[in-house]
Amino acid sequence: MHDHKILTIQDVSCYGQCSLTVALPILSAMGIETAILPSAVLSTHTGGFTGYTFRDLTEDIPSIGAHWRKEGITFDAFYTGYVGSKKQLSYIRDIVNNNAKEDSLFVVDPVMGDNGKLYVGFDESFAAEMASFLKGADVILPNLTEASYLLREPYLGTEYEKKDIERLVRRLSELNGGAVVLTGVSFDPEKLGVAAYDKDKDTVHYYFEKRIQGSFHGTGDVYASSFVGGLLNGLTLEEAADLAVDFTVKAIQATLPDREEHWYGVKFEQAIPFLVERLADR
Ligand code: PXL
Repeated sequence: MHDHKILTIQDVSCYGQCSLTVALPILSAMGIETAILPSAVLSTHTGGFTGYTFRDLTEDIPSIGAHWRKEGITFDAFYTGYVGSKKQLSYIRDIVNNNAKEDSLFVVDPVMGDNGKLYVGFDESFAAEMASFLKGADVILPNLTEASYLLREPYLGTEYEKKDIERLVRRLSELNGGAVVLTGVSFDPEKLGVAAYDKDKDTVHYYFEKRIQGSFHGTGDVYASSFVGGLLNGLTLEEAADLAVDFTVKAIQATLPDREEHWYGVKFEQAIPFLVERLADR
């Protein structure tokens, strides 16, 4: 295994299996030393619970970064997910600039929405700020909803063709200047997967699995965390994109017998042995 140190920046949803409570165990299981910077602390995520608490940690971020600089703490990789405010984006940018090594990896999951709609608390001005924040990221991982808000173009919905997706990933890659993994892509109602665009090679790689009907909260975070972990374990963009699809599907499958009760997240913990075995097999 490669010996890497990552900083992941996203919220702590204390209950609900998303963001940091997903990223930290997955990255750790993949052998990566994982430092965290919570962007906010919520009692639960915002996807279906009501009355949750929300402690914004924006003003803690600069002093955490300053302390790390003083200590000479640097990271091989940065992975950002749910960010609670526009101001945080500029503070996070400072940390990425100041605490990177020469060739640190920078991955952004521009978490903002799903199924054509923004999550509670986000608006178009946040999306515009996020579009600028992406500049310089090695890989970005939007879903189709986030892609439409980032590019200020209509949501593709479910009826689209390969040429639409290939135009979208090329336009998205102009925002970061690097690779794009577009999630939630489907050309056949029975199948769901991703399109991975390598800007250097100008190639689009697709990977699909059998679609499991319904929508499952937190799967974007399960996907992004295992994708980043794959890259840090030396997988190519395409291999990491495929592994993360397989792991996400396993996590969903583990949830199915109990999906009514367990509506708020997926049982990714039960799929961790699969992930570790897949890495060991390489
Ligand atoms: O999984 C994305 C996510 C992360 N964090 C919080 C959320 C959501 C999606 O709803 O509410 C707080």
